[in-house]
Amino acid sequence: MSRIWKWYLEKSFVSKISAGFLLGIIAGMIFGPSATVLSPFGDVFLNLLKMVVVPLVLFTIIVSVNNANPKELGRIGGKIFPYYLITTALAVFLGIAIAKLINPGMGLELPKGSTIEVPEAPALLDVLLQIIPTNIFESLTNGDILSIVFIAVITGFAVSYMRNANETHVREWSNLLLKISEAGSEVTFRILNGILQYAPIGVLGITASTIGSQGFDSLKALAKYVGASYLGVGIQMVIIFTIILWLFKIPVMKFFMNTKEAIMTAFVTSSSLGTLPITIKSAQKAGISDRVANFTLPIGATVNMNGSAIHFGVGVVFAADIVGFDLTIGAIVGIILTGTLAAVGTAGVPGAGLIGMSIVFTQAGLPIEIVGLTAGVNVLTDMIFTTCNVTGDLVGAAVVDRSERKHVSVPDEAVQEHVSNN
Ligand code: DAS
Repeated sequence: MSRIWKWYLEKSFVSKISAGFLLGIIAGMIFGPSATVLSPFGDVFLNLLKMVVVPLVLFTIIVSVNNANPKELGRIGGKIFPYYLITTALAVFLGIAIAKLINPGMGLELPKGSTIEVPEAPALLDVLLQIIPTNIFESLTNGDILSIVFIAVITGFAVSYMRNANETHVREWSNLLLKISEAGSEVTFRILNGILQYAPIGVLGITASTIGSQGFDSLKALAKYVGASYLGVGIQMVIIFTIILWLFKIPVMKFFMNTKEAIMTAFVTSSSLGTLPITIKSAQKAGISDRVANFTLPIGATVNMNGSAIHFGVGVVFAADIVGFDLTIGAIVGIILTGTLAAVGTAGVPGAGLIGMSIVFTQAGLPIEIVGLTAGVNVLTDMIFTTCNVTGDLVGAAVVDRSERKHVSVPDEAVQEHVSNN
């Protein structure tokens, strides 16, 4: 192995993607729109990450369901879903409150003719029914993560049930299925480790083409909107998440140090799902048990979007300022409910928040042309919304894991040993 390659492998993931990010900014600023020639390097990185999401979700959930007992999983689900809904609703309110202080839309004009397709707001029942697939192989092929989570959970339970069957051959089959899932999970993580060696080049490509194409001009017109978005996410990340971790006696600095790879990857990729493999690795590093992390994180990457919820709150006030719409208490309550559902329905992929924002605007009676106005800087704001989404997923997993430890009273020493071994 050449000395340079050995030196490269020894460098930490964070230092490598930080170098890629900074070089990308420099390239974007020097070469401007020509820097978009580097975007294929970023596309390759995003595709590689997305490539491992489906097998990762499928195998890790089947394995984690078999490593936990049904009562435990029911208890974990009963904790994580209320956590997701409460923190998302609070995040919509935070976005509204921050924007009301800054009034980002004051003095801006409604853009003429800039419209985007407004999807019908899916009824909550439809969103829930979509979780149950009509064709397993179609869901796997399409990468419908919520359906794949559902498939993996019921398959996991079926394998677990079969392992206790009376018939010997049924027990042997199910143990074989479990071994295949464990092997699949291990192979997927090995492939992921290879992908992470490419990450710095991918990050350079994404950053250079983003800065080169967006530049900082687009910021001028929407500076207050972007500022309100960054401030809202900053408060959520630094204050709200710190309070939640502190309340559950989780060492805050150690948590953020152990999860920095996922946080930085979310920032540069703007994709919760694309970051999921690294989010799971970061959860392991943070000492979160596999049975909690592998069950909650794939679901969180799809339905828990604290950052997107802030996005909707800021966006609504931004639009209300522009058109002079009076946000009454009733309107705000409606927006918090709609924003929470829209966040649950927002996919963990770049730009998905714009669709969710259109749904919120439609329900609130605000002109969706303004979504087109914010789309111009969405590439830059999506980075921090996704960072907040992924961090919220990890905080939720840590909180549930901590409460589970109380339940199963795992000594902290075992946790620290697990962390130091990773
Ligand atoms: N990019 C989305 C995500 O991956 C967030 C958003 O678009 O709001 O979480």
